[in-house]
Amino acid sequence: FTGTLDASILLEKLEALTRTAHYEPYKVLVVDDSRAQAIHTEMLLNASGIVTRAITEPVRALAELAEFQPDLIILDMYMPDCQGPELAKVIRQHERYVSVPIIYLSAEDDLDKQLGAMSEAGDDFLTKPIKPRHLVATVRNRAARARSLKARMVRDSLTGLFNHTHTLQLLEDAASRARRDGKPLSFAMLDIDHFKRVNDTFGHPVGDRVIKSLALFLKQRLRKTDHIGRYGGEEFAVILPDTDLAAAHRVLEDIRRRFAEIRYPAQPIDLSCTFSCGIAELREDTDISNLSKLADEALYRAKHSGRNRIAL
Ligand code: GH3
Ligand code: MG
Ligand code: MG
Ligand code: MG
Repeated sequence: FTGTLDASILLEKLEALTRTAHYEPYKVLVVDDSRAQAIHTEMLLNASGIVTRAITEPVRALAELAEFQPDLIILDMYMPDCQGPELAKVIRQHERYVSVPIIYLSAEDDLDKQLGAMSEAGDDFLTKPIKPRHLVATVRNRAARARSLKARMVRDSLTGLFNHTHTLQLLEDAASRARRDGKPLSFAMLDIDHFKRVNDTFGHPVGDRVIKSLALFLKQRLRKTDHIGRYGGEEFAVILPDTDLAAAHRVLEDIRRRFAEIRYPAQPIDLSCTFSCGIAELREDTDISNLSKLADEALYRAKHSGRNRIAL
């Protein structure tokens, strides 16, 4: 489209778009030193449509968690290198795994020992032999709850975008992946221009509407593989995997231009808004933790050279 656009049409269209959530099967990581046990559990869960990965060495658990990102973990109690509860405690120390349920699956049937394990770390104890349907039902219920809690934990409630903390986690993951695969990665920070004036002139609810519409606009115009976060009040962050600086600039420049054309019906006059943007690309000599600082510095330059523009 060209020319001005009524924002309410945009909001309607895009809200419908975001309602179509897509189904992803649950993922479970099994850690058991007995290969036979591990494979048995893996096959049983896989047969029920739960994507399961089994490992026999507990030392690999953290790497596997980062790579596979399971919804739930099934742990053996007794293993030679590292006992189940020890591993559970290590996993719980990582902020990003605090909400992943850990279930012990073991032949240990002494209640004191079971409760002892759970008092260290871990959420439930299933005793073998267990009926397959019992195991599958437990895994499903726990994974479903964990997933819906996590979905709420990582998102911002006004816009449905990822929140600040999760955006930074996604950036770290995306940067490691880009490094490993030798692919480019860009990171953009956006900040709405003179937003205080918008609130002062039109009121907070109108301000909220602008924030929401920019969120939805970004969702619509960026790729499925890009991650969009609400970084702060009227600040947004975009992670663009597989995108170099020039390509990221093209995409965001197009978005900047079109966003500025949106007209918000308001009193006493219709309103339109602009944003400034800073983009940084991950380079060989960029420290991953420095990427957001580089984008922030670019954003500062965009603001100070007149706003409604992008700086690199
Ligand atoms: P600049 O062009 O320099 O970015 O100017 P600005 O006015 O946008 O500057 P600043 O970042 O200091 O102000 C942001 C304002 O956004 C301040 C705050 O009142 C407002 N704001 C933050 N979060 C929200 C929100 O959720 N809703 C609304 N309506 N306003 C918000
Ligand atoms: Mg064992
Ligand atoms: Mg700001
Ligand atoms: Mg601002």
